[in-house]
Amino acid sequence: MGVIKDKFKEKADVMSVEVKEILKQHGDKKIGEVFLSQVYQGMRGITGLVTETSLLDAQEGIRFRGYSIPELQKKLPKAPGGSEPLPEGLFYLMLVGELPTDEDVQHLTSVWQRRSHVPNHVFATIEALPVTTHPMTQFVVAIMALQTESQFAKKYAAGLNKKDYWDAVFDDSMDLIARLPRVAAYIYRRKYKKGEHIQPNGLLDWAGNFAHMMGYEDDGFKELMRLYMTIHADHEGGNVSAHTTHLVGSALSDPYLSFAAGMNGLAGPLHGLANQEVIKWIFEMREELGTELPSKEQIIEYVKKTLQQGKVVPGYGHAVLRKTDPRFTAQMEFGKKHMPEDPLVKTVWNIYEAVPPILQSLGKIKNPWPNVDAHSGALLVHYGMEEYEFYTVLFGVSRSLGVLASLCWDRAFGFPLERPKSITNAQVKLWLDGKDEIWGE
Ligand code: CMX
Repeated sequence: MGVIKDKFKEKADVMSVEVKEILKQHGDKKIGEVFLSQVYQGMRGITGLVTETSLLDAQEGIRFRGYSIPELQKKLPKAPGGSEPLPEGLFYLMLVGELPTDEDVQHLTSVWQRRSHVPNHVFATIEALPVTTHPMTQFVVAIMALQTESQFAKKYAAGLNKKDYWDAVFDDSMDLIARLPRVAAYIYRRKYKKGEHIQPNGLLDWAGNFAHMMGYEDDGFKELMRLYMTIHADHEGGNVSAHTTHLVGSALSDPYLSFAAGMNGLAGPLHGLANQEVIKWIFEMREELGTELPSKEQIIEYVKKTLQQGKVVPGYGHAVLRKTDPRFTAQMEFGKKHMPEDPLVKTVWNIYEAVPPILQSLGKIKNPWPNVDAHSGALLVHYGMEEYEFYTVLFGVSRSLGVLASLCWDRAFGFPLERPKSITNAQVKLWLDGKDEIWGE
C-alpha cells in the first residue's frame, strides 16, 4: 500500500471501532427535533449526516478538521516562494485528520502527477460535444467518460468483500483528483483558446500545474489557484454537491458516478454556478451604467432593480452561514495584497458595502452577507480569465478534494444506503387532523 493509504487505513480502523462503540452505547439518544416547516423547506437545520472532513459554524464559518482558513494559511505547506497553502495539504488534513509536513505534501503532489493520465477516449468524448456546450456540462460528461477507469466498479463486478470497499474507493478518488485538472484545462483551452492545448509540467504542484495547463504562467495567478483550490474544497456535508456525492455513493455507485452527480448539483445557480452569475451581473451593471467603477448610489439602485425583477442578488445569502463568509474575506485579503486598485475588485468591495443593508431591509433574508462566490470572479478577471462560464468548473475541481475524501470515510465506516422518509400532503393533513400518527414504514 502507499504511504497515504496506509495512514488512512490506520486512522479508519481506529475511528470505525469508535463509531461502532458510540452507536452501541448512544444510538438511541435524540439529537434534535424536526419541525413540519423543516420538512417542507429544504430540511434546514436537521442534523442527519456525519461528515469528517469539515464543520460549518453559522457565525464563524468553515473549519477543516478544526482549523479555520486563516489558520490553514499559516500552517499548511506552501509552494517554494509562495505564501498561500497548497491544496494537497488540505486534502491530506481532511483525509487523515493531521496537519501534513512538507514531505507529505510533496509526496501527494508526485502521487497525483503519476496518476494524472487521461485516456484518449475522454478527450474524444469532450470533442463530440458542440464547443458551445456549457463548460460544466462538458466537465460532467468528461467525468462520466472517465468512469471506464473505475477500479471500484471493476472489482465490485468481480466480487468485492465489503471490508475492501474503501480501498477501491480510495484508489478511484486519488485517480480522479489527479485527472480533473487535465480534463478541466482541456475544456478551457478547447472552448476559449482555439483548442491549443498545453502539456502538464511535472515540476509543478497540483494547482500550479492546473494554472499552467490553462495557460496562466503568472506567479500571482498560480498563488490564486492554490488559495482558490483550498477554500472551495469543502463546506461540511449538507451542501448540494457534497450531499449528492455522498448520497449517490451510498448506493455503491463508484466515485466517478458519485462525483459527476455532485457536479450536476454544483452547476445550479443557487450553488456553485453563482460564481459565474456574480460576474455576469456585475458586467451587465457596468454595461448598463456605462462605467467601470459604479458609485455606491448607482450600485444601490441596480440592486433594488434586480430585486424588483424577482431575481436574487448573486453571491449573497447562505443556507447556514449568518455572517460574512471567511472564504470571501480570504479572497478580499488576497485582493488587497495583490490588486488593491483593480476597478472590478473595488466594485466587489463597494457592493459589499451596499448590498447587506438592502437585503436586511427586506426582512425575510436570513443572511444578508456575501458568500464565497461574491468575490472569486473579480480576482480571476484581474489575471485575464474573463470567461465566466468556466468559473464553476474551477469550483468543481476544488470540491473534489473534500467530497472524495469524505467518500473514502463513508466506505471506511461502512455507512449504509441513504434513504430518508418522505411523506405526502394528504398524510400531513391526516396527521394535523389527529387521524394518523403513523409516519414511519
Ligand atoms: N437575493 C435575493 N433574495 C434572497 C437572497 C439574495 N441573495 N438570498 C435569499 N433570498 C430570499 C430567498 O429567495 C427567500 O425568498 P422567498 O421567501 O421569497 O422564497 C428568502 O430570501 C429567505 O431565504 P433564506 O432562508 O435567507 O435563504 P435560503 O437558505 O433559502 O437560500 C441561498 C440560500 C444561498 C440559496 C440564497 O441566499 C440565494 O439564493 N443566494 C443567491 C445565490 C448564491 O449566491 N448562491 C451561492 C451560495 C454559496 C454556494 O453554494 O456556492
